[in-house]
Order: sequence, then structure tokens, then C-alpha cells
Amino acid sequence: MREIRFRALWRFWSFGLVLFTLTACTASVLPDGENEDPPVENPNPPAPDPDPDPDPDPDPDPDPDPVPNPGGDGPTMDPGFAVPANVINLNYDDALTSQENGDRFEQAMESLSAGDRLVISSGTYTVTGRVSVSANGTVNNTISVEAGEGEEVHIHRDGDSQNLIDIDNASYLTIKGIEWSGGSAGIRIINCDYLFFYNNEVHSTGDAAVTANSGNTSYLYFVDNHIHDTTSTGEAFYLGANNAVSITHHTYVVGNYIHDLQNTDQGDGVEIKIGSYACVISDNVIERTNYPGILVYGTNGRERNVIERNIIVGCRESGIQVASDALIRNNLIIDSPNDSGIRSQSHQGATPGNLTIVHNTIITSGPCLSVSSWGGDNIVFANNVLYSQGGEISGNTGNATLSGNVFLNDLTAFEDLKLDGTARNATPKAGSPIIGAGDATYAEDKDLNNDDREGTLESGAVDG
Ligand SMILES: [Ca+2]
Ligand SMILES: [Ca+2]
Ligand SMILES: [Ca+2]
Repeated sequence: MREIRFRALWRFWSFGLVLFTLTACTASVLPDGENEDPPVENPNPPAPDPDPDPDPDPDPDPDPDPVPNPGGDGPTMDPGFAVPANVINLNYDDALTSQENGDRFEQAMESLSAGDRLVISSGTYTVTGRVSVSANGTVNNTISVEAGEGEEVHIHRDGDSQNLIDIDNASYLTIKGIEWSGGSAGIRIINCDYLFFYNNEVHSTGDAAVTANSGNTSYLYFVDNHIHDTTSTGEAFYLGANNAVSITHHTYVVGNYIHDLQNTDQGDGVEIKIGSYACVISDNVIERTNYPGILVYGTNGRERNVIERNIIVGCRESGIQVASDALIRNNLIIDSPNDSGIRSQSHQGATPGNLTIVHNTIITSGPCLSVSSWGGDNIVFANNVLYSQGGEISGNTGNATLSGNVFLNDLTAFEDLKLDGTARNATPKAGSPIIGAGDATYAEDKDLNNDDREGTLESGAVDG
């Protein structure tokens, strides 16, 4: 059971980045999470959309019925896109320069049409022109861009004068198995739906790694990617725009390894802006962000966002920050030394309410939960396990329902869990105060490892 999570972690460790030791946190006191981004975040904004769609998805295509698969082989979530039939090989030409090969990549990317499968061979392709992909597949004729089997494909742009690539008005497009580095934003997504971005590495960008904040988007699947070492605003995922100018919905950020976003002005791990809704952030490992590991605002009354089964370690701001309209369950949050495990407060017009925070395990040197403006309706904070060196809950929880929470004095209740993140087994020991402490009213069927909860109901992220 636990081995599943360990297997997932080993997969991340196999990147050769065994970075257990938390970066020394020498930052002075940081802003409290009112992360107001500057209105213009990109030095090379795309041309305005000539035909903005005020209703992003009035009649969505057939739902591809994504299949979650945490801990198993294959994608942690698979949207089930068909494999396109028309194979186009892009083989690196050693007689040409890296930039000339980059030009060939650019040309291939900008020539894609429904049914094409672009298979790329090993090499570093350095792009210099604007790479703008406008490739519209269909449910039966998708488009794929992928590294060939066993091939190591690296797409690079020197400097940050423009985005590494723009995906502008695309659908049913898969991009997988490719290393991306450099540029301003790494992958900028504009007016897209049904995008499967799987098993890529994005790093060393001059801005956020992946953005979808220009034009509405939906059904974006970001699965099992490795994202690290961004700069400037430096979010790993920046989805939706300030003040709901554009939104995303039914977007999945699943199974990604996100780390070392601290050489940034902001560096949120996953940021989903106000008005975006029905998004799922699950099964990610997020370490050493500058702003929160996960930041969601509110959905403006639409379907809630779900944050579950994430492991979040050593963020400079809170592990998770939320205003409203979210279900937050089965997460393990380990030490946000300058902030809180979970922070909840009003943010960009979203007032706390419609929040369910259940079955999380939070161990921190600061508060586990910091709240303000918790006077709203329908707030539940239940069946969590909290260990703090500075007071578990900070702020007035108002009318919120609190039940089944366990407050620990030390970490001996767990099999092997350490505040510095070097041990992450949050399974409760037999006989510990966690066993049987859960309130059945707020029980979740599954736990952090996506295993069924059985027997007595344990509080916290992991069943005993
Ligand atoms: Ca171009
Ligand atoms: Ca941000
Ligand atoms: Ca149990």
C-alpha cells in the first residue's frame, strides 16, 4: 500500500536530484500570500485574440473520460486520446547546427494537422523564431508530438526575449517525453482545450514554466511532468488570469514533480486563478517553492476545485493557500518554515466559504492552519492530523465545523515522518492517538496512497 507512494517517489528520485536537504531559508519575512501578480507578466505577449469566446465551453466535446492511475504503471491520469496514424519523423541532422535543427523543429510544429504524429529523435534543437503551434485535432484524429522510443529530445531557447513555445488555439494535442528549457514562459497555452502534456521536463525558464492565462482553456491534462528551477515570476503552473479575465476549467495537474522555485519573484508551484473551476490538483510532489506550493482562489460559484494526495515539502509560503470553493483532502504537508501548512483568507474577491479540508496531515514549525475571514458558510476542517511547534491553528475559525482533528505533541505517532522532509511515511503507528480518531461524518473512502480506508477510521492523510 505505502509502497505505491514510495514507488512514485523513487521515480522522482531517479532524476538524480536527491535533494532531501531543505534549502536554508534565509529569506526575510515574505508577503502574506496576497500574491497580486503584475498585470503584464510576459515580455512577449501573444497577439490579442481576435475572436474571444465569452463562454469557454458551452457545448463541450465528448468527455474523454480520464482514468486516474496513481502509483500504477503508465500515466497517473490518462485522458485516453487515440494515437494518431500519420507518423512524421523529425530526425536530428548532425550536418546542421543546433539552431538549424531548431528551425526544422519550428517548421514541423507549425505544420501539424489532425492525425499527425510527430516523432522526434535525440538532440538539442535550439529554436530562435517564434514557435506557435495551432494544431486542431479531433476526438478521432488527434495530434501528437513526442520523443521517439528511448530518444532524448531537448528543445531549448537561449535567453528570455520570447516564450519557448506558444500553443495557440490547439485541441486534442499530446506532447510527451520532451525536455524543454529556456525562453521567457516555457509553454504558453492560449485558447486551447483537450491538451495532454505528459512526461515532459520543463526547466530554466525566464518566467513561469507553463501558463494558460491568455484566453479561456479547458480539459488540459498536465500529467507526470518534472518542473524545476524557473526564474522571474517563476510559477510551475499558472492557470487562469487575474480577476477571471480568462479561466480554465476541468483541467488536471496530476502526478507532477515540482521543485526548487525559490530563485524567483513568486514561484508558486500550482496557481489556479479566480473563476477557474472543476480543476483537479492531485498526486503531485512539490518541494521548495517560494510562494505557496498550491494556490487556489475561488470559482465564483461554479464547481469546486479539488486538491488531493499531494505531498508538499519546505515551501517558503504556505503549503496550500485557498480562499473558497475547494475540496482539500488526503494531502501531506511538511514544514512551511516561514508560513503555515494551510492558509485561508480572502483573495482577489473570493471570501472563504464552501471549503472542505479533511484528512490532511500537516507537520510544521509554524501554524498548521492560518485563517482569516472565516465567517462564511459551509467550511469544514475535520479529520486532520496536526503537529506544530508554534500553535496548530492561528486565527478565528468562526462558524467553521471542526471535528475529528488530532493535535500531536511530537512525531512518534507516525511510522517515520520528519519535519525536515527526509522521512515521509505518515502512516500512524498502532496505539497512537491517530488510530480511530476520525469523525465518520467527514470520512473519505480513500487515503493519500489512494488505498481504501479500512477498519477503524484514522484522521490524517494515511489510513492505519
Ligand atoms: Ca514560427
Ligand atoms: Ca503567482
Ligand atoms: Ca483504518
